[in-house]
Amino acid sequence: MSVNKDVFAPWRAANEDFESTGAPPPGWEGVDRLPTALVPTHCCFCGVQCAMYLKVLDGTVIGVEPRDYPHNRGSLCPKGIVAYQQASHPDRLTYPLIRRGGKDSPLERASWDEALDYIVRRWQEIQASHGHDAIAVYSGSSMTNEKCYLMGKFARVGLRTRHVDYNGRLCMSSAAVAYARAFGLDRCPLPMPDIALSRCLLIVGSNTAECFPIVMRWIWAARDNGARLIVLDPRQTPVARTADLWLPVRPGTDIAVLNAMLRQIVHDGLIDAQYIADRTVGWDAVREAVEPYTPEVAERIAGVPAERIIAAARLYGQSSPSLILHARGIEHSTHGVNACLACINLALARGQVGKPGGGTTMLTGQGNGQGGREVGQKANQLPGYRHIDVPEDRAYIARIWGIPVEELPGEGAAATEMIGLMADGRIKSCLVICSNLMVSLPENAVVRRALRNLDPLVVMDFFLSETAELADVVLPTAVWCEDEGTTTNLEGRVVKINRAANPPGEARRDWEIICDLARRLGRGQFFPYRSVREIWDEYRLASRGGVADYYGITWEKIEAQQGVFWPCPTLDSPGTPRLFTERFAHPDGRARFIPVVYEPPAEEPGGDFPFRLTTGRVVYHYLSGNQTRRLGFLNSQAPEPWVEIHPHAAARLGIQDGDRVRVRTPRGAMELKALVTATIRPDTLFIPFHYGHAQAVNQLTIPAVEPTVKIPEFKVCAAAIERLEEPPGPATGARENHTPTTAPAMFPYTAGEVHAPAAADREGP
Ligand SMILES: Nc1nc2c(c(=O)[nH]1)N[C@H]1C(S)=C(S)[C@@H](COP(=O)(O)OP(=O)(O)OC[C@H]3O[C@@H](n4cnc5c(=O)[nH]c(N)nc54)[C@H](O)[C@@H]3O)O[C@H]1N2
Ligand SMILES: Nc1nc2c(c(=O)[nH]1)N[C@H]1C(S)=C(S)[C@@H](COP(=O)(O)OP(=O)(O)OC[C@H]3O[C@@H](n4cnc5c(=O)[nH]c(N)nc54)[C@H](O)[C@@H]3O)O[C@H]1N2
Ligand code: SF4
Ligand SMILES: [Mo]
Repeated sequence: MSVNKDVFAPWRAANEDFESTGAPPPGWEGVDRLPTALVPTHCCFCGVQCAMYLKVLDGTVIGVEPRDYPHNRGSLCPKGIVAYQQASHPDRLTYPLIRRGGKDSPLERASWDEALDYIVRRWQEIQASHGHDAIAVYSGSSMTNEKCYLMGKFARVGLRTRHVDYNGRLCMSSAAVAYARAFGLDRCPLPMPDIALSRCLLIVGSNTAECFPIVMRWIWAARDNGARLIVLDPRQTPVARTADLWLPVRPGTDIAVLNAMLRQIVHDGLIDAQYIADRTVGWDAVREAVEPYTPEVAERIAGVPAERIIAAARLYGQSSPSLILHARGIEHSTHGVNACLACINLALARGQVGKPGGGTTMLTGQGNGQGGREVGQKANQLPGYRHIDVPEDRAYIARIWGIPVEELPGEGAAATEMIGLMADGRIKSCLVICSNLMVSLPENAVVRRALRNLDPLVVMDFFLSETAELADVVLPTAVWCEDEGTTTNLEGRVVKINRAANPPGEARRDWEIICDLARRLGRGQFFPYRSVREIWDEYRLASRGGVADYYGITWEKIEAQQGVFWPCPTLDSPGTPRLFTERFAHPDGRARFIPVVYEPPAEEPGGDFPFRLTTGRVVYHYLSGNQTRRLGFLNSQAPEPWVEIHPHAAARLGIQDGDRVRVRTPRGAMELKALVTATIRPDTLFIPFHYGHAQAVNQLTIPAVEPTVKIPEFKVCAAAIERLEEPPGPATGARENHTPTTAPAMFPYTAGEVHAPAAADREGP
């Protein structure tokens, strides 16, 4: 551990007194003291969950050091390095806030008793006249397993409502369903270091270098071993820049390309017939379903040159082991489940799933995105990945919770559906914990109206988010390093978060607040926890025998083994890093091939809206930005959103790099800066989503959802863009909207060009 002890050097130079007395200047007392503790823990941000130490001095977190762990090997990305600065941030909420005079009155300081009593009184009134389901719980996956578990239980046992769901619905619920359908189990099938074993990586819809910087070290390791790299993305992201092949797919059309690749593999005789016969069912239907997808058909739909699709099929089809990594680029879609199934079909046909370094995996996004979807905070789920409709599952959980099974509510509304129920008054109050709906849900003008309709809207957060600004009661909570618990990272590895400090002021830990609310609701006997470990031990029991069996995962085992992979059904089981090596999780042990066809996105460009708008992330910000927009270094790198546009399209519209432009969709408009870059398709615009109010791209996005899992189509809608003021000098004349539908003409690639970044290329601000 290294601490720069000479922190006074610049000051000393300017202040001779210090030299003579040796005393620190006023206000600087103690800054040269060494931390008194190094607390081992993990980052609070993305699904990688990098191991780190927090440096603590006199109860305050003052810094961070990387920690060696099998998956991050001592590395941290820019977000991980400053995450600790949230703890002592001046914007922390340190006491409850309440609106005493109705919706338009200010949020004022309240005592905990006043705030909690008010909430409980209102909830009791609402439930007495409108039934239990008039209240909803909307939670998030940045919380520990223990807290996520508690939210499902609090909704169903504390409030006795069926309406409980979470932000994972907006994230990758489509991938989760695809894996459950194809493999019988929804988890990344292999540990991260396995990526290095792969001979060919196919990245589908992931800006991996910006969103999973620490996964990249394993991708580089594979590349060092000679692995080929293929990327499907409408943008030439940093990882696409280094690929052997970049397939610049038109947003929302991946299924055409993936099916065409599979067809080509069939025609080239590259399928693994033995594996298909031994380990799968349903191949014939898939083989027939992909037959119409000739490379030319796929080119017409997806705008990727046919020869490039053939080249990708051959690169992928001739390598083994080969690994497909997919993320939100295909999952945030009205066809997201099918797009994931198209990836899975490819990998199964090549006999890859279950091989070390082979198969498919989703890159799970949120810190506890994996655990969060197993513990029962999802509308149709009970702990341990149990299903709320299955009688044995209901009976088991009712027994653990000590309630009659008839009292256990059924399936409630998905997060995206809750908005409609709030708008039409069927949901009258909502407890929001760990989510910032006003930034993260599509078409946020509608979301705003729905939230304004609630009385009360209760928000638990540690910073005043755009959603908390609309709340009737705001409850101040602890940040991650002020509490303990477990998370399950994107590999399926359960890790332990440790406490390094106490919450500031009157802020309290989430689980303590929830248990207090339960007590005030007269349901305290079901929430008797005195520690997080007691919640964990109850969850271990609740998950026992389920698909996601955590029974054998004790905190001590996590410590001793550097994380434990579920399923881990017994105390002496070491856990299961690699899945599907012998059999799949369906009762017959076989994987399912499921045929999928291409269907267009909900909204196609045309008329006044000639572009496809897609949205996503940048390396410096995390999700709704409520945390990272407050961290000086990160925010300084990306203080406002921008729209990426290709130079050809920009030239036609008289837009130059840095110009202020207006982007419109049928739902709204926003003004922002243009980033003219050759790294995006000429028919596509991209805006990062990490910003609030007038800077929120979710003013523009479409609320269309996938019909079965209700994940929104964040990755494509129709849009227009125009320059805000007339350009100086001679008019360009070419201001009409133009959609290049024949992309190949706009993509004059030759094979070699993919490696050579054009001089005009830019990756970000
Ligand atoms: N820095 C940072 N890292 C993060 C997060 C963050 O907010 N910031 N969030 C975390 C979370 S919760 C998540 S879910 C993950 C998300 O991780 P990713 O899915 O990698 O990130 P996104 O930016 O949402 O989208 C990925 C890519 O999809 C592309 N894309 C858009 N439309 C399409 C399409 O139709 N087809 C294909 N093939 N690609 C398309 C975009 O150009 C983008 O490059 O990141 C996690 N890590
Ligand atoms: N247009 C567009 N929209 C998108 C996406 C996109 O790509 N494009 N991506 C979607 C995806 S993948 C995701 S995951 C969602 C995420 O959307 P959100 O869940 O809304 O985003 P977060 O910023 O994680 O919100 C978490 C909030 O809870 C707070 N918080 C964090 N940890 C805790 C905790 O432990 N306890 C409590 N009480 N509060 C906590 C944070 O301060 C923050 O205000 O956004 C989705 N929205
Ligand atoms: S890669 Fe993810 S977990 Fe690791 S430091 Fe960065 S944000 Fe944190
Ligand atoms: Mo996500």
